[in-house]
Amino acid sequence: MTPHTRWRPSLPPLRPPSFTRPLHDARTATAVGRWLGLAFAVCFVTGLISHYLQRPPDWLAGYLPSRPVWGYRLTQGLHVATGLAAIVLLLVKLWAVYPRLFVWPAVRGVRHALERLSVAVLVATAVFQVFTGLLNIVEWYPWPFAFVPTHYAVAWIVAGSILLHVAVKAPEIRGHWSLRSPGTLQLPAEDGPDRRSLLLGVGAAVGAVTVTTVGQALTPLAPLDLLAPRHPDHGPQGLPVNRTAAAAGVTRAALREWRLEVLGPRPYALTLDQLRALPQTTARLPIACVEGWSMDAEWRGVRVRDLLDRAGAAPEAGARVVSLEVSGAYRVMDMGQEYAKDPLTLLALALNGQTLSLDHGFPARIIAPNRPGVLQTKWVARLEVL
Ligand SMILES: Nc1nc2c(c(=O)[nH]1)N[C@H]1C(S)=C(S)[C@@H](COP(=O)(O)O)O[C@H]1N2
Ligand SMILES: [Mo]
Repeated sequence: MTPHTRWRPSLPPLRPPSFTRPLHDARTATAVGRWLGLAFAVCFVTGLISHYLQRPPDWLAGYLPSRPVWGYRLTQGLHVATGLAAIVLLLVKLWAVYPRLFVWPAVRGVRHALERLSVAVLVATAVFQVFTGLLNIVEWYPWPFAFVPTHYAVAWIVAGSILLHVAVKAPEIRGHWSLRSPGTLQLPAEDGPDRRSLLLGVGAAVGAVTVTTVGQALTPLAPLDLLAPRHPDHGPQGLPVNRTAAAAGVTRAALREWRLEVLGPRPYALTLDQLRALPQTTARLPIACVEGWSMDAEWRGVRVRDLLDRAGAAPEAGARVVSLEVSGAYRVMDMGQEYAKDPLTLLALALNGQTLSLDHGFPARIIAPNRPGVLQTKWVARLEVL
């Protein structure tokens, strides 16, 4: 080689990756779509459970179950975990089908137009749902509407659109349901290494997202909880705090005259010392935040049912709890009779062996089994027999 001859690489020429076109097909769409469908189904059902526990219609409020104590911890943990997994699956699914979203001519007739419209609604609402859910768990609300009712209403549109989509695509889905040829354990020839790599990659991505976030609810995996916005045992007295006393406008000064008022047929009021002199109950119960983090703790305080009985409540009475907090969506909370009479529903005065800290609701807060975190009212000022 003289200095004048051009140097040529001896490597084979670079070829574009071969996995582009063939993976944008019904087979990939089905393979990813069924996992996406499963994630959305679990997310929808657990979301309904969360909705009815938080905002039950009057006829249901008295029948909500207070057991198992970890029920809401499980269902809301699943809701957030499947919602996060759905983000990955939805992006891959959209990638697999996007050439079809840009077909030309855009509309080929009434039937085609309707089908495209239904897909447009499905894509828009599904993307809206997973991203509003994601922003909610990091407590960022860059929109003008109320998150809870909107997320709930759009869930029904997503569910309906998925059912319609599955019905329309049923023949294609059936044809591609099994990645294995009937009767063998071999992948058919057209499932080359590309699709297998893609599906393995999707599985690894979903696994990584899940493992690095699920520790916020699943205590044994807490050390791997690297990406979730909350670490369940980081906070005063071993628990995170969503809304601090400062944010709620509750100060030590405002508590100097504090008394617990109990309204009912025989109303009364108690000082903190008088509450401490009543029989105390200890219970190990989780705080299970709707945002997905949850943590067990040991609570100690007076049974709510004892306080209500003393005010002359009927056995089937529910209760209204009013916080000292001046304003805020969770200032007033109602509980049905199943919670009000449960022996584990406490007006807690202590957490993990110490007097409640101000951020955890000092002087007294509600802790009840199988309840969303938002209903575990802090800084309780008044109980009312309903
Ligand atoms: N008065 C009042 N209580 C409240 C809230 C609130 O905003 N105001 N936030 C709730 C929420 S969202 C959760 S998850 C739990 C968290 O309790 P912790 O801060 O003691 O962990 O408190 C609940 N109690
Ligand atoms: Mo919460």
